[in-house]
Amino acid sequence: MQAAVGRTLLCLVTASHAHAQILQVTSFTNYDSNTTGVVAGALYITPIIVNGTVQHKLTWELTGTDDACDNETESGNVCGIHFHVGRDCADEATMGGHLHSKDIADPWTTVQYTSAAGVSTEAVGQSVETGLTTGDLVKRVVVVHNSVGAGERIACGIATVVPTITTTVTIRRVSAAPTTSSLRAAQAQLSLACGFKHISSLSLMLVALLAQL
Ligand SMILES: [Cu+2]
Repeated sequence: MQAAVGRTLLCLVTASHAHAQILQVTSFTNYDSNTTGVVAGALYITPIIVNGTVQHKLTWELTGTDDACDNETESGNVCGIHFHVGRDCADEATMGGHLHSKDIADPWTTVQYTSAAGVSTEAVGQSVETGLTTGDLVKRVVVVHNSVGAGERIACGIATVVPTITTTVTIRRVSAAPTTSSLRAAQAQLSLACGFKHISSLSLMLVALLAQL
């Protein structure tokens, strides 16, 4: 797929999103204990390697969260977001306790959110080492706690694999040779075109470059 218009290059960019398995929670069941709003939004779980060990990085954009979660000094389950062992959000019994390898202590109490005006955003990500693989987390429940008491469970959702998307878009460039910045721009445009939340795992392949002949 090639075309030349003046110095414009027409590039065919292929995005592969299958490199790393990313999980998402995009639907939440809410409980009566949530007096601050209705938890909605999205949470993503991305596997990362730290010193040769798999960790999972949680990022999210949630609404309906507890504004009393305003710092990171809360302890235990208060203001926490955790994987629990269950596969069903029906009630506390089906959610079960925290999900982690039996070989390590509960790592989940370090993951806590802050909230203002009913919104909690964690763009950088909070990483947790569970001793488990990403596959072990699939279809498990993720529980959002509030600030009340020991941290009531206010919402729950099921973690599912982000669908693999392969797509192609055409991107016009005006410089003669690809540069780092033009590739970044192409990646951003591709991300926008495809609606990707995560672009770090995108592999860009320029399969056609044509300058004016
Ligand atoms: Cu929990």
